[in-house]
Amino acid sequence: PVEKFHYRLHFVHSVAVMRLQNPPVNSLNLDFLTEFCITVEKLEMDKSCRGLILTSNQPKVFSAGLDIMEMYEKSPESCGEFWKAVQEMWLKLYGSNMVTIAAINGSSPAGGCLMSITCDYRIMADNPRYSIGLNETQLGIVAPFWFMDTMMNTVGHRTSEIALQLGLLYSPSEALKIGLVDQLVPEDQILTTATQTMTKWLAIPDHARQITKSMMRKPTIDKLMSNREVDIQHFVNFITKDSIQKSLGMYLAMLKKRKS
Ligand code: CO8
Repeated sequence: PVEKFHYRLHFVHSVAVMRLQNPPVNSLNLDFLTEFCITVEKLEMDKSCRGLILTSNQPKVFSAGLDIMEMYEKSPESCGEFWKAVQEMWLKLYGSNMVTIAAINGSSPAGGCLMSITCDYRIMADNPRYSIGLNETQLGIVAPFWFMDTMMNTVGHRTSEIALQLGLLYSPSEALKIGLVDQLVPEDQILTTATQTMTKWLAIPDHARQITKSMMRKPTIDKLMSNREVDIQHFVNFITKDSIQKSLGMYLAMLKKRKS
């Protein structure tokens, strides 16, 4: 097992199991994303590693999505650097040659949902207290086109229109119904199920599966690849607006208040 600051990594045969561990809620901050991308890149280059299972080592939460503190009252430079790291995470995962499976053992809003839908297959713990979805509009922010594209590639255009405009967070059974996740299992079976599913996917010859995956995802990936700088500028201009900062501030206050 490899113990890193933000995750634990262990290998079962040719499969890496990564347990995200950024307390309390696995929010995706710059440090986390940087470490995560370096690790995924290493796994990608390691010929003996053919599959990656992503899961959480934190109770109740898979990932709370992007760290709002990275977008709140930050300089345009920091926002730009942060956004580049978010793009990088998406590019690494969505374009991975490995079989990627999300074992979603907790809530997975916004960036957490994005991370899940970059994977080839999603298994979620059947706990009605958990939810998953792209809830950006509820924060007064707009999911960028590549979040939308990934969602549309997963659940189709019509369902995405509703999901994204309303910023819906779905319960596991609703998520299964719309195809946002592929399978529900009791929480204590999530890793064994992920491992069994992985075995099935790895039985397909790598080259044929990889080319197929790449053909299906390439247009979506190319769209961001050819627009990375513009997308960063767009994000920075948007997120640093007074009105957007105000929305984020209100959302943060709501998160704190909900707690007390
Ligand atoms: N970022 C920063 N801090 C967070 C986040 C987050 N995403 N989520 C939770 N926290 C903080 C809470 O404020 C709280 O802080 P404190 O202890 O100081 O009060 C602490 O983490 C623990 O949170 P909770 O007490 O709420 O923990 P629970 O276990 O009760 O709930 C949840 C866990 C369900 C994950 C809940 O915290 C939650 O709903 N969080 C918000 C999730 C969210 O809405 N994330 C959206 C982030 S935006 C994003 O990912 C995409 C943005 C795309 C940008 C496009 C712009 C152009």
